[in-house]
Amino acid sequence: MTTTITLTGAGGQIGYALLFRIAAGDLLGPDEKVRLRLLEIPQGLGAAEGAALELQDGAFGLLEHVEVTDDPAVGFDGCDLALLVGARPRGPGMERGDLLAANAGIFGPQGAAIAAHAADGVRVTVVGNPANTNALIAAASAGDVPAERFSALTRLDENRARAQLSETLAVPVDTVRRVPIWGNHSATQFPDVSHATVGGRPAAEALEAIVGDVPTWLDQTFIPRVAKRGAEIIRVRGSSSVASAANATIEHVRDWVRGTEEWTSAGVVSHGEYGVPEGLISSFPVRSVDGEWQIVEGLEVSDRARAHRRVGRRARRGARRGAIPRDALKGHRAGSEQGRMDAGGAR
Ligand code: NAX
Repeated sequence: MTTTITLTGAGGQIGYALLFRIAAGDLLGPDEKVRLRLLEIPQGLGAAEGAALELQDGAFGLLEHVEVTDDPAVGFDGCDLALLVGARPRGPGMERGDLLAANAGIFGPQGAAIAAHAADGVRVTVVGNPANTNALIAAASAGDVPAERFSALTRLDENRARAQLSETLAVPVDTVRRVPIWGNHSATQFPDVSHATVGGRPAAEALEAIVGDVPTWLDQTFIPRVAKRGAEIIRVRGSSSVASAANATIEHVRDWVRGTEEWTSAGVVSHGEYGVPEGLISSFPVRSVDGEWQIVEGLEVSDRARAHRRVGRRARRGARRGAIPRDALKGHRAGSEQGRMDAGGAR
């Protein structure tokens, strides 16, 4: 069987890092052939065409076909998996509302093109920032495609959180589990260690033995380090996260397609779980079961998480601008709340 994968922003940095891993079988395994559709804007076509030449030179046995286009109707034709990476970055002097409007102009038409041209079971992963809002806009524009088929990437934040715990506790990172991200891929996110396990045992005791005052360490060291890791990468590397973002995207989509036993994190549509307003796209602890994200329910939400969310809500109320343009959401109830939550866009 061949899977058709559409990648927007294919001429950009994350696109370049993603393409070769997909072609090598990292996304769908060593037996699944792939057909790639690289969707760019005219200015990005040269870079995407160059990447397509290199894909050819990679002589990847799993890669059946590559098409480069700036036409969404061609780009999403028959698409099984859409990776929406291309987005409008915040330019100098750009207000939050301008950023949201510019991205609504991208993700609205892409959602409509997905509804019109993609395969019936299409699954859409939004990476381009502000990811949760862009996912909501695309979903709201996608007609009959259920909102549950759209999700936003917060796996990079979860990976960053697990890696920080691993380093602090001096344990292998793959023994650190259950560190969900609540909220958005933005500075108001909440990486939650209250359910974390290390080698199957609660992480709390091990943490206390090493850091002493765990609440202070969480508030002053861990949470800011994870939430501001994107800025740290930019400062040290001189450019935003690329390979780690591509890796997280691969893991997110692979888990969605293949299923998970353990929890992970993804921005998915709320049906009111944990008090998140219905219709918002927010990051939750999730499992993938039969190809669908399911929010892990019934978790005790710690006082710290509750307090953090209150702070987030106050910050959001303080934001005077930032609602998603009304016409981008066709009367979607949760639209302006989503826009206020998400426009910060961590990287
Ligand atoms: P680049 O600027 O290198 O690439 C973006 C590409 O998208 C460009 O080639 C541009 O021509 C293309 N593009 C713009 N509008 C398009 C449209 N309408 N259709 C198709 N292509 C379009 O950015 P890159 O470093 O690759 O980052 C891509 C996005 O990922 C950004 O929005 C960035 O903020 C976001 N990120 C999200 C992360 C997450 O965890 N959710 C983490 C990493 C990353 O910062």
